[in-house]
Amino acid sequence: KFHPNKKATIITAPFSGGQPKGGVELGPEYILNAGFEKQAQALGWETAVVHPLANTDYESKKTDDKDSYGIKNTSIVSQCCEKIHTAVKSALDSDSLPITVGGDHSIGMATVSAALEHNPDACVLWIDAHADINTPKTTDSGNLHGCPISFVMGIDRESFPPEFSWVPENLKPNKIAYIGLRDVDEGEKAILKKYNIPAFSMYHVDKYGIGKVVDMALDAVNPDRKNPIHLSYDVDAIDPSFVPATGTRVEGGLSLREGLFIAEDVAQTGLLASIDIVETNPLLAETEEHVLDTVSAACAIGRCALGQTLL
Ligand code: HAR
Ligand code: MN
Ligand code: MN
Ligand code: MN
Repeated sequence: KFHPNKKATIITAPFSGGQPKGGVELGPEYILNAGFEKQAQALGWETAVVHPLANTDYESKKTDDKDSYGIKNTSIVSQCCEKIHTAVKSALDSDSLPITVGGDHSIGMATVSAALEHNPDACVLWIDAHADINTPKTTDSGNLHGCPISFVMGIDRESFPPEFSWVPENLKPNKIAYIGLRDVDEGEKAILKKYNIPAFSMYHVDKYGIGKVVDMALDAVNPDRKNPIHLSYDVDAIDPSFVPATGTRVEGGLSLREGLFIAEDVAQTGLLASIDIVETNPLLAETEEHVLDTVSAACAIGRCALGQTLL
């Protein structure tokens, strides 16, 4: 068990600079206002909340222009991520489970690299409709929330701007597995193939069932079930009928139960060491019910990861 004394640190990442839409920076506020901290406490966790981006003003510096590297908002994404990285590391160093609540998924480069710095044996489960493994060379959009994994893996590193030189390139291709994929760019498919990265798409979820898929993903990255798990959970992995308020909706996703099962099953291993819950964008909801559904699902993912079960 990696967190036997059940201490958790909720790290807010109210940041939208990894993608063009406004509103995802409000995710942490909505999730906290929905009572997430109390819900964690009700499950027996001692909690703290930290705001590493307090007194920063990255949102106002956001632009829609690509730089000479073909990506957008390099400098603010890098600065934001460095602060999140430090916060995740200090939570881990004080034996507290970091729960980073976004915000967009660009912060994955901060949290994954921190998890691996703390324990080089850690593995990553990336739950997402998207692979987020574009490089500055392969990305069409230039949005950095589509690129965090390539920075931590050092893929196409000659294409990285110097702002990201602080990012530890400490993730090996056999230490990350994906679940939920259904919108992967051609350049990303080539990378997944080249590095032989275990990836379970919605096809595999339908073919084998979610229980078997989580087993296969863990067999690939954590065969002896003894290494810590970093769970990076993009809420868009779940079908937009359950989670509509997110920036890159893709039809044909996980059912709400399949999505929660992943978090429950990771909790069951006793190996959860750190978690991200990202891409909740309350401003993209068409109705109040959409906001409620999405924020409730984000909270439920967190509770399941913290060990909530029915019985
Ligand atoms: N692959 C596309 C890109 O790189 C879109 C991926 C980003 N969307 C996400 N990430 N929500 O999970 O721009
Ligand atoms: Mn530790
Ligand atoms: Mn993502
Ligand atoms: Mn996604």
